Amino acid sequence: MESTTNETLQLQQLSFEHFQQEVLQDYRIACLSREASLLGRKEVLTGKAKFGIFGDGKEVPQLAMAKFFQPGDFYSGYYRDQTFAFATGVASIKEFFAQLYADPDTAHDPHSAGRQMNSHFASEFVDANGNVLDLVNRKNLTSGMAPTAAQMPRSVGLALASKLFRHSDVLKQFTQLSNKGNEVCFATIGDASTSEGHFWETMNAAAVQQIPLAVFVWDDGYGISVPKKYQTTKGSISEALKGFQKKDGTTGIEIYKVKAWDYAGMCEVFEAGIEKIRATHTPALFHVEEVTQPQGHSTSGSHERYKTADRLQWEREWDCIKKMKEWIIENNLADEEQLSTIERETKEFVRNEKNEAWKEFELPVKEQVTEVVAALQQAAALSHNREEVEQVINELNKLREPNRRDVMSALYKGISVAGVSSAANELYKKLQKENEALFSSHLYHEGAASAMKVPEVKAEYAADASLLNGYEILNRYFDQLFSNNPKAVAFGEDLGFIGDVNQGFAGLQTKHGENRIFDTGIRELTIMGQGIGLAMRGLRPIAEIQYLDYLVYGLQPLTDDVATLQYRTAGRQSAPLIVRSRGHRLEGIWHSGSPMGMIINSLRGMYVCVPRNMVQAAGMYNTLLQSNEPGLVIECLNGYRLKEKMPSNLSSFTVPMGVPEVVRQGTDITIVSYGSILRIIDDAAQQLERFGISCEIIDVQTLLPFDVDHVILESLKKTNRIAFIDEDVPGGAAAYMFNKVMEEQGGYKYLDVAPRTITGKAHRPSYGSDGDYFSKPNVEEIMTVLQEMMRE
Ligand SMILES: Cc1ncc(C[n+]2csc(CCOP(=O)(O)OP(=O)(O)O)c2C)c(N)n1
Ligand SMILES: [Mg+2]
Repeated sequence: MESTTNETLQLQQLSFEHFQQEVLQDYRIACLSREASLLGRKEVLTGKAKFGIFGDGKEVPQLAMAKFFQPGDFYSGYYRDQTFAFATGVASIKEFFAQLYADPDTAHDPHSAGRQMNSHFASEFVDANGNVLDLVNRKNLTSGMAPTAAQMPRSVGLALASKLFRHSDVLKQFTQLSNKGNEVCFATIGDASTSEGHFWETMNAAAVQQIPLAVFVWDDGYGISVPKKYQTTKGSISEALKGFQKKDGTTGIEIYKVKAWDYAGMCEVFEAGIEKIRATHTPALFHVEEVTQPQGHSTSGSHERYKTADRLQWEREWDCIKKMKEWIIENNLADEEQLSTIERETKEFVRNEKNEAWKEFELPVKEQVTEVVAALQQAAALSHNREEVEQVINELNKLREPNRRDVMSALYKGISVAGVSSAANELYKKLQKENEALFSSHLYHEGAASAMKVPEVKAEYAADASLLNGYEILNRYFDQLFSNNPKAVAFGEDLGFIGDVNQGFAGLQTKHGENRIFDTGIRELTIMGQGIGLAMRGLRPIAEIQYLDYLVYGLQPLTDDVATLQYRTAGRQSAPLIVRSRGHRLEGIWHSGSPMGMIINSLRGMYVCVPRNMVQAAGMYNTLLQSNEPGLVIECLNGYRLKEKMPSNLSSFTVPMGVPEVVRQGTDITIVSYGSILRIIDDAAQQLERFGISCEIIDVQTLLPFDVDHVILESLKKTNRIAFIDEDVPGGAAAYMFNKVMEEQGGYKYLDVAPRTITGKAHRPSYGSDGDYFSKPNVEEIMTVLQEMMRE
């Protein structure tokens, strides 16, 4: 009996010590993080860094949150979360400063290679060849973004993936991606940013779908200077969301309120709350109130301008670290002296790490300076303008904190004034190349999983190949895809039950299951976000935008998140989402759009495919699915009922990216175009044949990338006349193609007559047959312009 009591006492002692150690470790991280904020601000104010935004005042809630963030979980948050990144071990203090200095070396800032402003952390999701890592064993922090609430849409997909992994039989085999769907997505957001539609659409999508999403609101009462009363109904996001509260037998969310300075209280609530989410997949909102912001919003301003003296005083008194310290002492977990030691040690540690980060940042630039000075000294010795070159050298040497751009400017200037060809020229080229790699790599994937490296497999046709409607080709294609690829999921408005508005998925939900092919609400923004999150978790989502005109609702996450993801993480993360839509040549302001200029200019970093028919579309889906890259495929709205020959290798042939196809041979004029309008151009070309004008029609197939092998130039060399035709506005994608061929391919050298663009009108297309005829290029207009070109 006695020994059992002793053992119990020993166990209690052990667990007390363990608890005590954990609390003190948390206190240590809180102090480290605060010091990083304080020194970070100084680095900006003294000019070593350009901008800083810090997590001071939010340390303790993030420590409490991090306690329940397990390997396999996902985080999608914003710029305040440095403490969370430190607590999870995903970021170090030194990396924090490297990012603040914009250090482009991935060894120093692995999160963003100096490309992001500070406090945008990212863990590694894929290897250099695009293989998804064992995410189930990692703490997964998705790369942050600056636009407020931009982290929300993708959190829907990150959480939804757990639901699919838990319920979809075909996904059970992927144990490196999920442990039976137990992973929770932790999203964080500022109180003011909950005003964004992104927040509301996300909450609704999560509540309707019942997915394991934990949303933490850091409520510090302000969005820069604008207080809550102008941001949120009733001045409280948890009050405003009350109608979302889940009840027995309903969908909905759980809502919790906690205080940011109450370490123990938060730990208790977060532990139980997260546990429940993990078990039930019911999403939850954790409204963290009474958060402070000791240094104000960012280094760009001072909060004394908009906070009252009372508020500032309250913030000082209720500082979460101060309160945590009081709690530790009250509960006899440590005394004042022990805590002061921690504070002193952490201060010193942060200072040293900061200094190290600066040294590492400076070193390669200083080496460049040495190299440049030596090369310019050599050039000076050979030059008539020796003194001027030496002056350039002196100016460069004088800079205390030179940047790479100072080095390049000095070198360029030195070379120009020296006026001699020397080693300096070679050095300039070498450094240019180095800088190009540092600042412009990874817009697209650079490893083995690049869509550009997918081998071309031509479509094959049996002698008796059947002729099917376009939509039937796609329907068979998707059926085969879902039979062959367990990671494929497809969703969108009307895509599940009825199999999309044009029947591409007709009957496939019944066959392949509701966890793989399903309907969504009308919410393009979070349909895209859902796709992004699923793609980041290793699945292969096809997310549908019902009509191309409605892409605009979902464009923000594509342009800000998908298109920049590989670039902003230097290849650490990618979201190989396929967006499927249908567009071009129908009628009416919102059902005929072809805003390709807008699309290609906002989606650099994605592939943009414009197939002329459904067979080509299938080949493009195949190519994209063999890569780990994201793409948008725009099917021709008026092509679903046109007959096409069915290839025998439908699920394996590929259409290469960036390779145009000559769809009509000719000798007089090269016509460059894509999509539905090719049929109109072909009609014009047939009629022109009778007038003795021979047109060569080229389908570019993909706008991003564009004609990588300069097929169009070869045609132009033969015809010496060229017209670019599409349905976009003047100056849109036709102007883009014009620029590519004229400037990039050097097409201007082969022109006999002025090149032309023939485009839609500047206004949206009018409704009805006449509306279409007079709004978009028509056969007669095309013939007129081409005949004019022949007469010139
Ligand atoms: C879409 C967008 N609009 C405006 C901004 C500029 N901005 C940056 S932070 C911010 C306030 C955000 O406040 P809150 O969500 O409460 O977060 P806090 O900074 O207070 O933690 C604003 C307006 C932005 N980054 N993105
Ligand atoms: Mg705020």
